[in-house]
Amino acid sequence: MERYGTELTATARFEETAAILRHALTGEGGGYAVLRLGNLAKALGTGDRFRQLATAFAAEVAVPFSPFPRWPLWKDIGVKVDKNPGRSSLIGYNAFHMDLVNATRPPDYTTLLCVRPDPLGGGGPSILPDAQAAVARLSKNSRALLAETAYHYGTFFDLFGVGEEYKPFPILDGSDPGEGFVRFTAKMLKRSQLGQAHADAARELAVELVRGQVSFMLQPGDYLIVNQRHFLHGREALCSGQETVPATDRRLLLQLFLRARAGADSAV
Ligand SMILES: O=C(O)CCC(=O)C(=O)O
Ligand SMILES: [Fe+2]
Repeated sequence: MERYGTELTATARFEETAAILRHALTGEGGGYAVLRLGNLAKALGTGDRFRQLATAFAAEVAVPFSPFPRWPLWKDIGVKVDKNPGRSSLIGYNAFHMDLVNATRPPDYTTLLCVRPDPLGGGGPSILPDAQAAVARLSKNSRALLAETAYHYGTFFDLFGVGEEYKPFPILDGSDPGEGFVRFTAKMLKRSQLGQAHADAARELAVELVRGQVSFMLQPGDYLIVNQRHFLHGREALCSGQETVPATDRRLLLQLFLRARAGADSAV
């Protein structure tokens, strides 16, 4: 990180960009940012050199780490056409979620670097619901249900640096509104068995999340950084006909997780 830092501080407007980025991610009303590195991707290609620059920007926000010991720091999110729907590497709607939702210490930030958008054009815009704003619009009664440890989702296997498996978990931490995580994944509504009242409260939250979501298409070289305490993320379906596109030309994102530095104000 020191090496990256030294290299970048010599770069024009680096300090200014890093400060704007930190403010966009942790300042009042903030919570996500897209750093547009397309010109750098054009100049450098999207190999190691480019990834190192993206890592250096990420390191200005928080500490890059990999929760998956068996994967490289930057994990490929490609497109597979032949598996069960709903998984992030697949072509259907990837419902909005928090990454590592069932860990006691989910990554503070999740980041996605766009190497190639869907070549079929117009497919797979990113969706970002403002989780804190959605929770603020709920009734007290629903918030109380969401704060109960009554939710569960997914499996927990071979993970590093994200704490223990959290099962069951509360969607809302007991902490003050605007702090803590909103441990939610819309996938839970379909795939997890939940009690009636808890499921209803979760559905109510899902409606508010959709109401407040922003949506945009990542362009080549765009680097999306999401503060997981504030925003959830997902993406719309890709264009149909992916099987006609060679695997090496399909949409490709790279994913990297960040841990806030001790004492950093990661809450918004
Ligand atoms: O494909 C995308 O845009 C999002 C992928 C994602 O959210 C994930 O893999 O966790
Ligand atoms: Fe995700």
